[in-house]
Formats: sequence, C-alpha cells, structure tokens
Amino acid sequence: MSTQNFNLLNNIKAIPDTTNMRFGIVVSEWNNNITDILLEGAIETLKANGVDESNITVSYVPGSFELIYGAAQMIKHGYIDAVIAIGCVIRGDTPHFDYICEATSQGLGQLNATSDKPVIFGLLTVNSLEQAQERAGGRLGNKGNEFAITAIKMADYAWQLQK
Ligand code: DLZ
Repeated sequence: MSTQNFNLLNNIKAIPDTTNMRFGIVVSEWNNNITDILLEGAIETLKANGVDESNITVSYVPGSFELIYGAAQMIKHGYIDAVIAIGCVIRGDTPHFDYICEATSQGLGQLNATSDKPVIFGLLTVNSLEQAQERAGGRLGNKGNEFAITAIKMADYAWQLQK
C-alpha cells in the first residue's frame, strides 16, 4: 500500500482538548538536518493545538537506536502523557540500515505495548536524503506535524480509559 500522498492531518476526526497534557520528545542527533525540522514541526503543531510550551520536554540521544532507551527513561522519569521518538535512518551501502530500522521499530513497539504511556513512532526510514527532505518540510509536508497530532490523540486515548 502506497502512503506517499497520505497525510494524517486530512484523515483525523477531531483534535481532543490538550489542556494540561504533557509531552516528551526524544530526538536523534544522527541526520539532525532532518530530525531538527521534524522536531520543529512537532512542537509547532503541539503549540498550535493548545499545548503549553512548558509542558513539552525535549531530550536528545546520539542515534535512532538510542531512541528506545531515551523514550523508556522519559516515561520512567519524565512527568509526561505521551512520548514522541524522532529519528531518521537513511539507507547506506551496508546492512546497518536494516539492523537499526528493525531494532528501533521492535524496541519502540515493545515499549509501546508494555508501558502505560503511548510512544509515537517518529522514525523516518528512507532510501535517500531526498526522500527524507520531502518528509521534513518538503513536498510531502512535515511528518513532525503528524507525530504531534498522533501524540495528542494517544494521550487523550489513555486519559479516556482512566476516567
Ligand atoms: C551507525 C548509524 C548509521 C550507519 N546510520 C544511522 C542513521 O542513518 N540514522 C540514525 O539515526 N542513526 C544511525 N546510526 C547510529 C545508530 O542509530 C546508533 O547510534 C549507533 O549504532 C550506536 O548505538
């Protein structure tokens, strides 16, 4: 299924009330020319939807593989309702790409299933820098915006179940 022109922002029903919602964002420093733009998009969208800047905590890890640990620690020690893990893995000449993508997606997925805080998969896995740029403020928008909307919806999902 091609998702090239799919944009979550055109497919969501309603944005929940974000009053008092707190978000953690863990960002990979690898490919920071891309991850910084995704981060900006995520913060901009959180704020545009009513999230107070003081309720957004950002921390950095060296590479996407470390997003697993970073997100786990954010959940453990941060006072947050959802965590967004932002990274960008670009295919190179060796199988490293496959190992990092596999390990990171498995790790974040496991964390999502076992923690009581939602983890948003903000990992771009692309074949080229050009594909990453298209998704970081380029032709296909800024995926950071979608990560933020997903985080809001999942934080609300968790809140609704606790009522
Ligand atoms: C080593 C590595 C490579 C080759 N490529 C990327 C990449 O495209 N994106 C990314 O976020 N991280 C990369 N890394 C670093 C790994 O994620 C990790 O930081 C190291 O393997 C150390 O654990």
